[in-house]
Amino acid sequence: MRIRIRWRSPIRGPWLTSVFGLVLLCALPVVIVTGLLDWVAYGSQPIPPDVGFLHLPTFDWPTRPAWLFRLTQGLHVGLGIVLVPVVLAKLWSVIPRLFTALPRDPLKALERLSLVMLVGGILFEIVTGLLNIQYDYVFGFSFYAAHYVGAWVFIAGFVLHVALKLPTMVRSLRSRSLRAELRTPLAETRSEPPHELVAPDPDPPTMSRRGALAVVGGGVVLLAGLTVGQTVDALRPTALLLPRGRTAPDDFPVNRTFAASGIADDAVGADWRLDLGAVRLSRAELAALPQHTADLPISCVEGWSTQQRWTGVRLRDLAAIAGVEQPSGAAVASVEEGPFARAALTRDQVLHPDSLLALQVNGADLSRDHGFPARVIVPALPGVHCTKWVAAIGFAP
Ligand SMILES: Nc1nc2c(c(=O)[nH]1)N[C@H]1C(S)=C(S)[C@@H](COP(=O)(O)O)O[C@H]1N2
Ligand SMILES: [Mo]
Repeated sequence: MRIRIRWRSPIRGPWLTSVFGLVLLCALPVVIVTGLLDWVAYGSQPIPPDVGFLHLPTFDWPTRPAWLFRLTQGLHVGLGIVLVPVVLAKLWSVIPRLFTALPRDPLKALERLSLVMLVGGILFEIVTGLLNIQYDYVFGFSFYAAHYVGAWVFIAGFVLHVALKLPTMVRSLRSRSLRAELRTPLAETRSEPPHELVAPDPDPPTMSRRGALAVVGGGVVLLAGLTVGQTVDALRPTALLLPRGRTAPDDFPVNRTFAASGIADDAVGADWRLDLGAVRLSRAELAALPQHTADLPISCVEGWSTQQRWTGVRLRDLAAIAGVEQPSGAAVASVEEGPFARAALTRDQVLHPDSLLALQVNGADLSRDHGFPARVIVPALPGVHCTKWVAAIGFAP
């Protein structure tokens, strides 16, 4: 038995596809560029994953402006989320093409290959990205490496697809007027002229083109509304998709709680010392050093960010105490073991006057969940490298 699927929606056609395509053509480059920047920002970790020839020429991530990573990460994750309805609508609009035979013409076959990379790539990026921001590491591979390699597959498909389809898109957009379309009710909705995307024997319309645009646009607005609170502190209670607590502004999300860290109580008790190599300092000794206060964001690579007021000892003062006057960088170790046990800081990240080993946040001692006895906070540094429960800092001469 042969099953024939017939695609009969009368609004499917090159114009509608091109409208969704235009939105994605404008927005996806922002997602791509900010994503690659995030890779660079995040890449200062001690052991970068091996991605072979795909490694970007990297550079030291700046410390100014302090909100830089907050911006790139927020745009990447935020736009990535709100574009999902547009991506799905675009896929829906071209779905008949996925069921046609492989073309003989080499150029057409190349286009089909680009579609596999494009569609496979974007679905892979959406799924791994969404799982990652829900902290759901179900896949048995490194998210960081996989999302990055997936991105290049998608980028290659995207560039090829745009190069091959741009003229068609422009032509299709010109074939109808958006204004006229927005005034056309359901009763007057007709198919586009014959085309491989247009159903030859359409059903009567159940939705106008403006209705379809409104549904997709409504989805975008809804997701944006559920997402802005991940970045805008005052709106945090509205961030219903945020998996790490929505308590604002009195407290801010906790990536990993003290309980989840598995650290023993006495490891951060009265016997705790900060190990600077040459010197070991108790918390009282740290608190007796000159303190500095700075308003700095924590921007988690998983999508949320928040600005708080941090007080503690400048990292460059600690370097001087450790006897390293001109530090070229620092290796930070946590009391905790596991993936967050270590972070590497560049020279600029150590020397910035707002780079702190924080003892307090918002005028009170750090809670255990936020890294008591002491934690790192550095301008524009991805949250993941702002090590909590610091045990040792090794300043490199
Ligand atoms: N030791 C340790 N430090 C850590 C983490 C951790 O799990 N363990 N999480 C990191 C991540 S991913 C982020 S976003 C920030 C979050 O800090 P917060 O929990 O105080 O908000 O801490 C970072 N420092
Ligand atoms: Mo994070």
